[in-house]
Amino acid sequence: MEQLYSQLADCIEFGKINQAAPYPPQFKGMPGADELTQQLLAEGASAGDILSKALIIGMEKIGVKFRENKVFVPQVLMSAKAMSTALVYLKPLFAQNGSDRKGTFIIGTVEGDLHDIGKNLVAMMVEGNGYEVIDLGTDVTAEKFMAAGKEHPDAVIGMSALLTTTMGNMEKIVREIKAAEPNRKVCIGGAPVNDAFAKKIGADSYNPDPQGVVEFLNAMAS
Ligand code: B1M
Repeated sequence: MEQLYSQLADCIEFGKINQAAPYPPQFKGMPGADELTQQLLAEGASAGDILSKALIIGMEKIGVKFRENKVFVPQVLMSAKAMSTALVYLKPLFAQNGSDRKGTFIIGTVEGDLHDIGKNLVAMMVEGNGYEVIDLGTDVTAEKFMAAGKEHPDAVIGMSALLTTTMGNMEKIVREIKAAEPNRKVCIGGAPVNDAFAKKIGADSYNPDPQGVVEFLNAMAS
């Protein structure tokens, strides 16, 4: 069984979706995330173990490589795709036992901003690291974030902005959330924002990359 976990972690790290997938070339003809996840479940592995012993390990490795500029967006998207493939089999099992999840993360790109590639990467990486993710999409208003927050009282809220012009909306949204719920944890990210901006607007954390968000959430959950 340990060998299968390790093989599945490699599939996530290198973006091997299924046996038929031609990418990555060095894994050609080998089983991918799809087959290995099914095999592990058939052999009695729990969804939680598959997540923690394989999927999270693989996603952590690709997350760190991405941070260090050793891989780029396409590789991360392939890893995320491999992970989503595995999660298709695990999601129904998590739905039966919510306690397998480490917590809930609400994410959206702020009002006025339609960029979602980075936000999607963060969402996938967080999901792959064991959290339930509520993805509100793009152009998300304070009202939408707060409505989702009401439904998930313990969730951390994450916001992405890619435009200098929508940084003002991010500030407005964070201030509205904090005025209504001072204890709600809010983290921000996106190319034009930084730590100083996060402090200025009252966000709890700025993270430059998806792995940073995962580490922040892990720290909050522990
Ligand atoms: Co737009 N765009 N765009 N664009 N676009 C930028 C951002 C821009 C820098 C290009 C430029 O001028 N050089 C510029 C912004 C300038 C500025 O404000 N300083 C710009 C502009 C001006 C615009 C429009 C206004 C153009 C126009 O219409 N005149 C317009 C705005 C539309 C709108 O949002 N209302 C616009 C539109 C678009 C497209 C629709 C064509 C498309 C978006 C498609 C999509 O997202 N589905 C697009 C794209 C693709 C880009 C560039 C080329 C790439 C952005 C991207 O996806 N990067 C971008 C230029 C560039 O960055 N080279 C540009 C890859 C992605 C993985 O990185 O999103 O930074 P990023 O996410 C990173 C981190 O920032 C971080 O993690 C990710 C992975 O490391 N991160 C978080 C992101 N969110 C996080 C949240 C966190 C933590 C980390 O915690 C919650």
